[in-house]
Amino acid sequence: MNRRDLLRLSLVGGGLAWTQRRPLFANPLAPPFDDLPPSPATTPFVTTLPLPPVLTPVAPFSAPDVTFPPQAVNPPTYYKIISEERFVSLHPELPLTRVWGYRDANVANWPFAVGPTIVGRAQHPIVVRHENQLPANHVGFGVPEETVHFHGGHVEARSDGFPEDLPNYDVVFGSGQHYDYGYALLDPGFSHGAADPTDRPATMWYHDHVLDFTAQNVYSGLVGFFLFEDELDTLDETTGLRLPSGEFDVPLALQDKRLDAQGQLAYDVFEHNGFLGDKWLVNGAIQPFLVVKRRKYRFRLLNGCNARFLGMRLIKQGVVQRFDLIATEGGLLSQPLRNRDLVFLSPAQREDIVVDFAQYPAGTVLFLENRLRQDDGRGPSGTFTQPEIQDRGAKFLKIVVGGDAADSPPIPNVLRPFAAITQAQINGATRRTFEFKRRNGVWVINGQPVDLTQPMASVPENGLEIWRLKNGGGGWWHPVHIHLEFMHVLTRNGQTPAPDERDGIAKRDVITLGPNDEVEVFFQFRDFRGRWVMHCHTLEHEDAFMMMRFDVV
Ligand SMILES: [Cu+2]
Repeated sequence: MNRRDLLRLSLVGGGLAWTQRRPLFANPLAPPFDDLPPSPATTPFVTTLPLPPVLTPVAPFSAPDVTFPPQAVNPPTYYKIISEERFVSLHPELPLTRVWGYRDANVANWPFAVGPTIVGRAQHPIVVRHENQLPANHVGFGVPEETVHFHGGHVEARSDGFPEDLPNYDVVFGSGQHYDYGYALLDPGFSHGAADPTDRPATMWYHDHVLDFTAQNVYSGLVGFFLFEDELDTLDETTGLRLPSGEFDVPLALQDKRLDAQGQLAYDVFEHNGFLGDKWLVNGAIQPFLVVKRRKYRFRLLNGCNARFLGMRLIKQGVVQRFDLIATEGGLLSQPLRNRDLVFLSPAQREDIVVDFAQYPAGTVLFLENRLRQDDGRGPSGTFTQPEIQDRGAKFLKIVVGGDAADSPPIPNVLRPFAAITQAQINGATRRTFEFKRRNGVWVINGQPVDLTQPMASVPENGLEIWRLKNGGGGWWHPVHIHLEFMHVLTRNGQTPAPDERDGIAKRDVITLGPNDEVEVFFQFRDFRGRWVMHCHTLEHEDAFMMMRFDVV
């Protein structure tokens, strides 16, 4: 009996079979999540926001399994990341917490829970060697096996982080092993002479994706940012669109965790509906603070939670503040969406906002708060178009306005325009429907629990595709992630989508299916043939089988 069969048995039979194979709990009779004691209290806003450094190159090494397309003419830069068990401070009042995390191989001691930030530049290939130094004989949740997904990347299939080994396809690497990933960072469409520089990402991330155990491994800490730059979206503020850059460009990984009395990560492996924490972490610290200068900042918000949806508001003395939205998962918007007051993020989604702190006097205090109501793994209260936003919320980050600083210019009215899908493309597209649903206590797509040994769909390379993603009901929410290409969102429930997901303005790599939602998305799977996955990014749903393989052929 393999691990998959055991998991299936555990879901059907109440979970006992699974624990016979792996001691996932210190005590297999531990009470369910709802009976877990709350996390220990901590004083908010006593520690500064951690900013994990950018990954640094290493000397070139031989990576014989990595192949770059002939269009990749620039020499690759080489990097090395080690995954390890380490003890980090989530909060100064707690003992050190054991996490699993990535670190830069050039840095011996990595005090952060979150891994190094990878910065990639358009047309400049990189090779990343991931070395698994996780403890082989690990006790507790998580498995010391890895496959690293480059979330938002457009890369060869073997470097995408496919979740499972298949015959002659060894992509999962265990403790003591390593795996080399090649990211060409070419513009999508390059192999058809139609490289599209408007189809570039901005804020991405990388995380573990091993079959059945993604939720546990990501929750353990196997997460890092991957930022993308080019001549428009620069990281130096003096060229291109001159967006806030350097110290004024701040990635914020938002996560919820649950801690036991000893300050260690608590998790319920039987909570297949979606695990929620009661501690609010930014970049691996519980409720940190950030002192800002009186000028514009770019915040790159990532929902790094397993199952919690976020409705983030910026609050000053109880009053909702405004900011500009400039990017989603699919990179810079065609135009900024100004005067927004809410960042709605389903698990794995990203939005970049620009806040102008010049409008506030020094000493002003603001809070980044989650105002979205969500009581369980089913999803938030309300609907996608009308979520229940509360008058009070969970404060993730305190922001204190400090002194003056030279500012970057105003955010231009045009960012990265791209052509919307035409009626002719829509008419010529192949249509497929995928229904996301709960059945017999597990999560299925078109009635099927995950089976990565065969594709549910085979998609011709470069063909026009419209996928209708349908929520099968029951009040559950499913943030659907599709690998390899960004989605052009055509309709939501038959209507034109809101601007932050509308084709022609934004692109997405996670689309939210609220209760009974139906969304039509357009794709062209260019450049890379091979095996890919689509899955729910509520990680407990994904691990309880809401995933399918599609092949580009
Ligand atoms: Cu789901």
